[in-house]
Amino acid sequence: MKKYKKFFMFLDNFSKIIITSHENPDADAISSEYALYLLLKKLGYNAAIMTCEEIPEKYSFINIGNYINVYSRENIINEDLSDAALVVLDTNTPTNTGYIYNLIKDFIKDIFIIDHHEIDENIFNKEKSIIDENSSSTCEILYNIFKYCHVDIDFPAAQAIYAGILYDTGSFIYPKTSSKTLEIASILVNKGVIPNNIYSNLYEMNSLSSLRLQSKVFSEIEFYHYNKIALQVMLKTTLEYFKANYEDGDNIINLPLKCKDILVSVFFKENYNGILRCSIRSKNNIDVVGIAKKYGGGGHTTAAGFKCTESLEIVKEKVIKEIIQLLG
Ligand SMILES: [Mn+2]
Repeated sequence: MKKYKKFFMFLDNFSKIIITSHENPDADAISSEYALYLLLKKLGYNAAIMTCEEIPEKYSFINIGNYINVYSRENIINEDLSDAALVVLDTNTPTNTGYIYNLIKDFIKDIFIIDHHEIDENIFNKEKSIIDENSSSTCEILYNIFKYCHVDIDFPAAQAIYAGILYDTGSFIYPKTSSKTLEIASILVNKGVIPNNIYSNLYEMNSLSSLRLQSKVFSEIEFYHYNKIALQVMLKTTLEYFKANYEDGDNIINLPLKCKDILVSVFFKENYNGILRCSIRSKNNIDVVGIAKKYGGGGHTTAAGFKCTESLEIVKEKVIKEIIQLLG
């Protein structure tokens, strides 16, 4: 496959490969970093995962062998990156990799992107990217790269890839879940992955603070436009009050869509640094990625988001208006 060949032709130009993914990493981001690292090691590349993002506790089971290193500012500056390339996973925007990007951007020689989010065709460098918008997850792309290389997927890689796919498909229900996705899952189970264990690790290990946080946010849900739009807000002060983690809010956005009236769910979430994000989810294939793009974000047709540059009150009003227009 030409698209995979160009990736390895790119890698062969450098003596060191740095792997990273997006800030606030989820299971697909962490697992794809981990799986790519294992693959490149097996192929004899000098690779390292570099991130400034702590791995959320519930994803630590993926990191068998502790190959995902969380770097401090000093450690990174001491690394020799004079002949290094950066591989960015699960986002098509290198600046979206968090603090790591600021630390290494002046040292690295080039960047390659592997991702499954929607992109603007005309702004993209096709030579230095593998973008598969139809792929359920970045981990599904990673599986295909393993196959392309004829490298056996051992248990740690299989478990990681399965976890990434499970997370990004909402446990095999989101629209990009294909027969190929399920076939890959089946192959991974044959390699020793236990579906119930992965589900339990991802979805049954939340803290009591997480439960309290969710119940608080959920209790303040607002409805708009004949109850077709649900809106929830998670503020920094609420996180602080419950001593909860930012990622404890991960699942909150999905809850309103369980109600048959709700077509679009909007979730504003503020992290401990006061950075506000807006996530939008929809059903019936209602296209919400256009709204996210308008505000400098992106994503998929039914799951998109952006970082807010204006106050909650202002963005909230604008976004609700946009969605009402969309729903007609
Ligand atoms: Mn993903």
